[in-house]
Amino acid sequence: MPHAVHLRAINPNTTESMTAAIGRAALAAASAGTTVTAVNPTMGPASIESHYDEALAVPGLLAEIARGEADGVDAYVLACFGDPGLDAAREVASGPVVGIAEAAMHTATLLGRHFSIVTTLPRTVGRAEELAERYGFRAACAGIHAVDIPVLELDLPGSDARRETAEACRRALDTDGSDVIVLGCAGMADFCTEVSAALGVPVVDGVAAATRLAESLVVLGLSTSRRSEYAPPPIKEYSGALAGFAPAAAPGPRRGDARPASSPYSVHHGGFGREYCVLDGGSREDRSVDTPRSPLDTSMWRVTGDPLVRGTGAGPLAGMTVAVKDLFEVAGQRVGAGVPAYLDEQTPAVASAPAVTALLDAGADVVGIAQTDEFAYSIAGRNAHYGAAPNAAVPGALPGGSSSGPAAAVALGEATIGLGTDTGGSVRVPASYQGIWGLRTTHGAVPVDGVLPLAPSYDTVGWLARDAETLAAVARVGLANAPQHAGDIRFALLDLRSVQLPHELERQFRRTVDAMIADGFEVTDAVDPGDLAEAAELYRVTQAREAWLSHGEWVRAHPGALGADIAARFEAAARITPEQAAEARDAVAVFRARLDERAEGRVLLLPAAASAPPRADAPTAEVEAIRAATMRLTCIAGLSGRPALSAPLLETAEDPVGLSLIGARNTDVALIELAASVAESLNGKDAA
Ligand code: 2AL
Repeated sequence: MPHAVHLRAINPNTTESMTAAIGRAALAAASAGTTVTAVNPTMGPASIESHYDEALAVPGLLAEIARGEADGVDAYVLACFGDPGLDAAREVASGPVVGIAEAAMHTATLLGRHFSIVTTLPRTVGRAEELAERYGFRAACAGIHAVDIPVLELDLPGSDARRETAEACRRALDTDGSDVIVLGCAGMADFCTEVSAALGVPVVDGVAAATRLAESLVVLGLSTSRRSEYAPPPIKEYSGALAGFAPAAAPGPRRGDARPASSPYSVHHGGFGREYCVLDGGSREDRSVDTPRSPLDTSMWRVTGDPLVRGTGAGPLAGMTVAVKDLFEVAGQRVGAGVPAYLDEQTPAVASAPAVTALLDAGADVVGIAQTDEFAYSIAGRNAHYGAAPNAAVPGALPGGSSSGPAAAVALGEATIGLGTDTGGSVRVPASYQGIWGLRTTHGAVPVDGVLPLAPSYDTVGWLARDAETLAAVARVGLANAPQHAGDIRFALLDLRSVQLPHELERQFRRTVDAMIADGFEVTDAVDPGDLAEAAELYRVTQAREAWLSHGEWVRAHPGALGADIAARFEAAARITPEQAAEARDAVAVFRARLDERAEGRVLLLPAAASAPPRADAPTAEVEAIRAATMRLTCIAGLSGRPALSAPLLETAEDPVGLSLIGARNTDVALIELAASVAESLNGKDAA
């Protein structure tokens, strides 16, 4: 069976919102069954409206072609009306490359005798004229006009750009005596229907035209000739900042041939440091090593950029950087979920998940996609394919997972904020192991759209930061659309008789609580949550059933793709029957109601993990035993849907353990503020 066509629309400028609009236009034009991915480079100009912009957009664009080759893309749409870098792209892409200006002009000549082009700024008219001449449409192109709106103002909220463009098109038809309109900017792609309706003549959007043309070429089995001009560029040395772009290997095979084992133009910018890393090129084996590797720690990061996605730069998180766990959709990037075989099958996301967008809109930049345990189904932070991220607090120890990469990036100062998920402890445990702050949010408070699920009844978005103030700022942004109530200020110890904690940890926990009481915090009688071994078992069964429903089919179809520990967990999950899960769910409801009643009006205190982090080389059985003990503590928030925090306030002999606070649902921000006041009080005493 022929494989589905994979088209990639490349917006050669770096503006994500424009890329998303281009992606939508291309998708609307493509046949059903064709995969469309839209990407933009992370380096280069924000818009292209001068020759200078155009020249400097080309390296980023060519890096995207290289990435597309590694991703097995069949054809490319070059979505800027200057058709920048089109010839160079043809030399290095194995499939056809179609520019939107050439596609639009060709299409227009099939629809009428003369067409008029309406572009953005007057200074872009010359380039369009040059292209019309080059493509042989000098006679057909009756005129080129500028609406005089900069590219990035075309889609500003409340902008009059659509109306002004329609008016400019009407004037063009009259002045030129033409019968077809060509829209002269990729940013006008979604004006097409409206302008066409207003004018009553065919209006050609190049993105749609190029999409359909590129798709047709693939279906016809046609691609760029390699006979002479478009043969691959000769191998030679490039120097300086462009060293990573040196043509380095034989061309990739034509479409229809087997996919190359390593992409000929998989560009690794070792010379740029982390400025622009094209590491999103597939599994490790797929990555070309023709040029020096970047000093990227792949146990912590899968992809980084400088930044990978730029935020608005304005807002409460301006100047902050985010490490995004590899479960969240990030526009232009694939979700890898810590599983290389899974990553290989993914296509880049057209848009970012709302939890990512919220941080970008508040001014933060995404600096990279950080590692996770496989499908987030662990709290250890040890990945069979990528290794264990470093633990900045305890060298040689496991970082904790599954949000291991974001936590390590934060602890090491490579990101301000870690964006993670916490299903059974995956934010709190790495925070506890690495001596940083981590919040699991109220279940359902932060949208999980665009986040790969593990167990939806328990999946939550969470954040990691080095201090309470940053965490609170992030939480205010991430929870802006969720109800937030004033929290309780009285504490209660959790009755931990059913949990065997190490004596040293128990003593330290007790000492910390005593210090809080001495500082005037009110700590009431212990709250008995019931037997926590039983609660953890209810959690295990219900989570496993949902994990199997989320990923069982994929796991079955890919034997050997997972590390032994996670594979064993999925095997156990496969054996849980729907009846067992239903029975456990009923018992979860009882647990939740009982805890709500007993904890009423109080914030629960407990250690965030049952021990300090295990050694990175600890035997699997030891790591599993530690996981089981910690799950007895972390499952409480999962089962009750409550927000839970890990604050770096306990310490065993030398290693960190988090102090966990579990609050009432929808009091997340208040919980951080309360913990901050505890930290201030306790740390003040330490200092004294
Ligand atoms: C464009 C375009 O399509 N994208 C961009 O950044 N500049 N073209 C134009 N005529 O302004």
